[in-house]
Amino acid sequence: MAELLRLLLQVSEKAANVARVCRQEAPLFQLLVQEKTGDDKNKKFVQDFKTLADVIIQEVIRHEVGAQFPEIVDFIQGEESNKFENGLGESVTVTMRGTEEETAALLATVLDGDLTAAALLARAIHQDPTAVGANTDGLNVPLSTSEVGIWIDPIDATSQYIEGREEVLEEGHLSPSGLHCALVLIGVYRRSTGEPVMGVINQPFNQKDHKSGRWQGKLFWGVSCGDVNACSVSHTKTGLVKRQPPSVVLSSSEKQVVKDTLSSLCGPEKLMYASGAGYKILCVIQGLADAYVLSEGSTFKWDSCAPHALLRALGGGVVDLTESLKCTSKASVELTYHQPYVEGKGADRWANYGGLVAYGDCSQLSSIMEVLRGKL
Ligand code: 2IP
Ligand code: CA
Repeated sequence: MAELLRLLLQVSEKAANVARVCRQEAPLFQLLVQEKTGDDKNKKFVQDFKTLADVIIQEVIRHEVGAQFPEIVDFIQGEESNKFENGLGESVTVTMRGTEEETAALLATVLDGDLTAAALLARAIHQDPTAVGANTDGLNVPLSTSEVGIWIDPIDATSQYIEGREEVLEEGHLSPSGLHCALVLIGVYRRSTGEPVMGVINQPFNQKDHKSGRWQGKLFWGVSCGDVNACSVSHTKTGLVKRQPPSVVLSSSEKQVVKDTLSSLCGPEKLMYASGAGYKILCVIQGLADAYVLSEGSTFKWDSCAPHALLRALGGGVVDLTESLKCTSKASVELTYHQPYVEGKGADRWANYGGLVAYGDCSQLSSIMEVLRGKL
């Protein structure tokens, strides 16, 4: 499992490179966006974007993990389908091929014969990323790789990725929107129970080097399995801060009743808004917010699995809001990742349909649940 973590860190960096290359080529980027249709459409958006970058990133991860851990390959799922439609209305199945040239030739068919663009992308996919400097030495995870499954979100907060607004991040402050909200999320869960055990979050656009004009990314990882809890983000010995009342981050499209109720608990100044489901959980992981509340089923297993594992490693978690509100005592129901929502169709089968609360500390979770009880 420690080997798998090192591989996921490495492939997430390759994924981040692809995300950066796609943005650098503006005309190419325009070519790549297309609308989602039918059951795969995220119901929250009137128009949702699917990018070739997304599909490629997902396939790169599947290819590399499959090569080293063939026992997992049938249990890797992601947000995107690898069927892509080109400008001629032809359907092309995008996969990573054995050589850069072969991948470029396949990509050219999706890019309507644009050989330059295809070659650029193929290079990013096949090039080995610079070694990632994550300190995972001595990590021993008591689980076999044949017992796990993987959820991939190639780029979360696609709308922010496409809009591309550049923000300078300030240490210790939540920045509500911009390129930094776009994240590569790779989550690993135990197939028998659905609990998230390992997660990698790659933030491709963390800091821009103004001399070179190039973006630098940032990596986060965590493991929570049995007695082993390890995370690249460290807080004080006692874990995340237990402020009361807690600060809460929401989606700007959250229901008014939730905004009002939480505002009465936290005070309006401690209620924040940010884009990206993954980014909002990352804010809780980093201690920039104490909790993230979402009352709707508009996130998916691929959005929450990776950051959920990091929160667990820090002593927090992510609960199903609807199910936890049904609990009479202070008990709550953590999200799991192994079973579909049987009544859902298409992407909705894997929705976190009951909404969620991501939290760093149990007592803060309790006070949030207490005010929301009877309001939803
Ligand atoms: C989206 C993305 C959105 C989020 C939505 C996710 O994933 O993270 O930003 O909405 O729930 O499913 P919001 O920002 O309002 O929280 P994707 O961009 O991958 O479709
Ligand atoms: Ca997503």
